[in-house]
Amino acid sequence: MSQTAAPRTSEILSEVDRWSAHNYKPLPVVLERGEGVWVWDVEGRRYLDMLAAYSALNQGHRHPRILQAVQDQMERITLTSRAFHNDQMGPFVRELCQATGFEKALPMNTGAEAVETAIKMVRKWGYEVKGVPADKAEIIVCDGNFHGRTTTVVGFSSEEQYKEGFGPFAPGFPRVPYGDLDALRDAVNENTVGFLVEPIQGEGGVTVPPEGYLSGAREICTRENVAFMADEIQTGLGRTGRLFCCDWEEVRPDVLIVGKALGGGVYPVSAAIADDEYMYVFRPGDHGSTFGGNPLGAAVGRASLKVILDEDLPGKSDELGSWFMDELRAVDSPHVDHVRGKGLMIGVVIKESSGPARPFCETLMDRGILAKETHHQVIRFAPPLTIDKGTLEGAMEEIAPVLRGEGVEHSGG
Ligand code: IF1
Repeated sequence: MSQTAAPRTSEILSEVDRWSAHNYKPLPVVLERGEGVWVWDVEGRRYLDMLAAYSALNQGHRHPRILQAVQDQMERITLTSRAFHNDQMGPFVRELCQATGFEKALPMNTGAEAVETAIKMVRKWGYEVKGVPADKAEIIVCDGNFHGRTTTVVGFSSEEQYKEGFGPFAPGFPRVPYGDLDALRDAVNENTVGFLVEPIQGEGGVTVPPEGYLSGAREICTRENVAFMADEIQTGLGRTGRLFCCDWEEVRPDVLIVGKALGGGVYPVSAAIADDEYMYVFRPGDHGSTFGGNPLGAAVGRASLKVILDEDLPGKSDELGSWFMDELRAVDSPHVDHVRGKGLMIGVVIKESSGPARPFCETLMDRGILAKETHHQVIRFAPPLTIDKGTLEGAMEEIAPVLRGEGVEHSGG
């Protein structure tokens, strides 16, 4: 990796270092333009974006239909608060419910807000419908989970760094091993109101659970009258090769949580989606947010969803993802332990003996590929779903030598 960044880059890195909290360690690249699957840095260098903002850019950078929706709405009205109605939220929640097959949606902004909304909804359902004693509700979560950064949510993380120094934490979130149906069954008791799970764990390392896990968990939740809460903020909206990852096992959750790509890469849009049985617990004044359901976000959400459906991004993700994983598995590398994932949500696991994944990502960057490691050993490949095969073939010409260790300053053997 080039040790000294170019002048414009260095200048900006110094500014950020001085004036921003150091809550991230980004790759030393400063982006100033994006188009489709490509981004350009301030030195004019072009990169293929293989992260897509952690699946918030499934439609690619600055999709014309989404930009047009933003521009059109900007000409009319952008924010009303929920103190009044606006003409975009109704069509947005209707289209979102019709696309997902649920009765109602509660629009929010960030993923964490949608997760918190789902937690509040299921707890209140537990008290009012299931009859759990006040303040005794439990929502089972999994080891390796990532559901956002609020203190409630990090309180049930298994990643110590996400929790350190941020306590005290909310009780009522027992944790079980991911993928283990016996552990889930054993954790259910009379106070259990929900099971919150990612159909594939993203931050946990692109961890795909055993075949049958989602349908098995669905059966347990149905039998025990526990809400199956699917966090599809990262896996949803086409990323894994189906509209939702739960579709792979034909599982219908009780609560569907969406975000990221629902904002089309231009605006934070998220939602908790469920049938009236759960959604009815919210009465006027119970819950909300300044921006949730705003007309600009609703217009963006409508266009983002239409692009995913009209361009069959789930189908593209399925077809290209299978081909891409086969290509990655075919690379003869002493450093790759295995490749895993579904659709275009892919993790390349680097052997411990080869050192962490970060140096591989740094060398990929020098070769014009932007990817991000997760949990030290996994290189995550998750490009916009609008990518074409030719572009991926070109990317493989850069990725293969790096996976073989060429130019990688790794601490391993
Ligand atoms: C960061 C991770 C990914 C998510 C799932 C809820 C949320 C996320 C499954 C919260 C957000 C983002 C957050 C961002 C980096 C990124 C991330 F590394 F943090 F874990 F994607 F894997 N559920 N994930 O993946 O949504 O509030 O951020 O809109 O915090 O560093 P949000």
